[in-house]
Amino acid sequence: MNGRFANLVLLALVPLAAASGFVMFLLGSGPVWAIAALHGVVGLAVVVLVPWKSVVVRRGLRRARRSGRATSLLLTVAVVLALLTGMAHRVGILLADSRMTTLQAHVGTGVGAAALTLWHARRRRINPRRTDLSRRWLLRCAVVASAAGLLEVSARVASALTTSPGARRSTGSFQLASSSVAAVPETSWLFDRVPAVDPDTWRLTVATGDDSRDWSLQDLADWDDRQVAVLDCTGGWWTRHEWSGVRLARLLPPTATGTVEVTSATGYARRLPLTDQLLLATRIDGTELSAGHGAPVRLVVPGRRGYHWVKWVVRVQHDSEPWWVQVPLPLQ
Ligand code: HEM
Ligand SMILES: Nc1nc2c(c(=O)[nH]1)N[C@H]1C(S)=C(S)[C@@H](COP(=O)(O)O)O[C@H]1N2
Ligand SMILES: [Mo]
Repeated sequence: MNGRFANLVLLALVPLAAASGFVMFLLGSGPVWAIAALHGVVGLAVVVLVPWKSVVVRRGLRRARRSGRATSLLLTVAVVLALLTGMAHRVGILLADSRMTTLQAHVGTGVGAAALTLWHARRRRINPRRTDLSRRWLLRCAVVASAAGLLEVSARVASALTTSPGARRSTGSFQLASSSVAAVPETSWLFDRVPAVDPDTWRLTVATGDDSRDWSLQDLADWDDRQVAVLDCTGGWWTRHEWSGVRLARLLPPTATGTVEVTSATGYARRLPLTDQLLLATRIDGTELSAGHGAPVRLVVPGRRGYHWVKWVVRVQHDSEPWWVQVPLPLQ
């Protein structure tokens, strides 16, 4: 047993878990399954190291009181909660209707755990030594990785047994139990609130180059473009509906390429590559959107996580700015 090994490896693992979780949110589909598997292995490797680390902790607790102990305790609590909520979500405890889903609690405690780990490492500095790269260390790493891999496989088997086939996406999200519109949670990314929008005076400003045009709801009613798409919220649920309204590209010159920044009445905004799939929706499954779901107009972005689906859209800015020049996740 080697406490130094556990310390150094945990210092890498906890931030790596947060980083891989973050990448899962950015990808949203496609290769996200591979990052999800990596995230599971990294997170569960923390569990594997608990016996090693507990020796270090007990030794530390026996020593005279050092400053920073309360924060170290907080770090322990955050890591344990992140692990419990992550595994709970994996085996199917979703809490879709509660104020905070299991996964939201997981991300909150996970981000806290990663931040506290970096803080903790600064206080209890360990300087790397050349022997840290010895064969024995590599062997230990291989043992930890294999044990974590086995735990991940068990977690996936357990979740396959508790979940009906097809209900989980590769992002880890679960399908909502009901496919009715009323069952779709009205969600905010962080702090956004439903704004008061008067549909009669509402205008959508579409700016491209030096040109700008305002569209009223009546103008947009000429179209009935439809798109079946999966809304996959980072809170851990997904639901499939038919959205209808107008394809965003119709409001731009026919040859337009580049990106669009779509802004909400609340100021919430995302920039996305301009594709034919982007839809400005006024209806879901044939019924008018409710205020909570983004009335009068919200963006539908097939293949991307819910935080791109800007609600209460008031402005579209089209130009050639790269889509990645923006905060990777909204701050609002
Ligand atoms: C930004 C922070 C994080 C995000 C966005 C995040 C995201 C996720 C997601 C989406 C899942 C569900 C995966 C699935 O069910 O397929 C998950 C599971 C999990 N997470 Fe995290 N996570 C974060 C931080 C952490 C941290 C810091 C740890 C460890 C200390 C951790 C440990 C776990 C574990 C053990 C699971 C269960 C994996 C499994 O059994 O397959 N996560 N996380
Ligand atoms: N303006 C604005 N649009 C937003 C959000 C927000 O907070 N503000 N939240 C996003 C998130 S995180 C999700 S999952 C979807 C949720 O859409 P719904 O409330 O119709 O279910 O809206 C997205 N659009
Ligand atoms: Mo979301």
